[in-house]
Amino acid sequence: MDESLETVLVAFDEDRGVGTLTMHRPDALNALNAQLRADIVAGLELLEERNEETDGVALRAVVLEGAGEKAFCAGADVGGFSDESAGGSSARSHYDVIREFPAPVVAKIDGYCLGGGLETALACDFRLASEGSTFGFPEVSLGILPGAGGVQYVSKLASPAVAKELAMTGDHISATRADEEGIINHVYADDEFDDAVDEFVTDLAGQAPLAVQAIKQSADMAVHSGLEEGIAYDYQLFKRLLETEDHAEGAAAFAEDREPEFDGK
Ligand code: CO8
Repeated sequence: MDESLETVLVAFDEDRGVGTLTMHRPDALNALNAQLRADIVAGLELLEERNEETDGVALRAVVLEGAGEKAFCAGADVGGFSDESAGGSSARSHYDVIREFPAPVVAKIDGYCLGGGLETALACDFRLASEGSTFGFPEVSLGILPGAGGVQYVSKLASPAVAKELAMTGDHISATRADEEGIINHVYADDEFDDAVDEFVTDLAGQAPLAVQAIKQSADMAVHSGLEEGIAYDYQLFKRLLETEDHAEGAAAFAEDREPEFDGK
């Protein structure tokens, strides 16, 4: 399956169950306008339809990347900047759709990752970056703040001091610093980047998909709840997973000393 929306390319690798969305406005460094935001949502919906063709889980992981050599995404489109183009419309924003998407979404960051582009990456489950990538919140230079939770995320992942530094100065930081601060998961040498991301995603896509979905919900819960409430929630997820065929398969594979084959049932 290879489909082109106006500003997003959609691909699906059936063997691995991996979908790829490529934000495709390279001349504007993949800046988010209303069309691109809508196409990210539409692309995710197209990928999710793959699950309708199987009684298990066909879509195991999604990679979100930017087209061109320079940027993952340079933030909201400054040319047509408005509440609507940045994500403040009444429609469900692409940030929410990524956050709530059942399969894990991996931001593959190669180049500038700024403003709403960084917030898009922060809404993803994983952020993998090439060494030459840079991160920042330039909003303050436009007299605004990151409006899709950027300061909140960075305060939790790194610290309030790092969030304030990024958002109040508008300075860019390197991928190495972003990694040290816990804002991204991994940084890779530029010439190893594609292979390293491929390996990470293939491994992720091979895990038991219902367990992966439940872990995504659990981690989300951890951000919103107190420890006791979170543990009670996890126990409910755990009991549900005990009933799945994937659990039986994982246990059988362990006993038989072989690799498990998970169907998402
Ligand atoms: N919007 C529109 N066009 C852009 C953007 C952008 N954000 N960024 C770059 N471009 C365009 C440039 O205008 C240029 O176009 P052209 O070739 O037609 O002149 C092309 O991309 C290449 O850019 P540069 O020539 O500037 O490339 P450089 O390598 O010299 O610089 C930078 C790269 C540093 C990334 C620079 O382009 C830049 O600073 N861009 C603007 C970054 C920015 O301010 N982003 C917006 C932040 S605000 C935001 O994201 C708000 C989110 C709020 C969410 C709220 C939800 C409710």
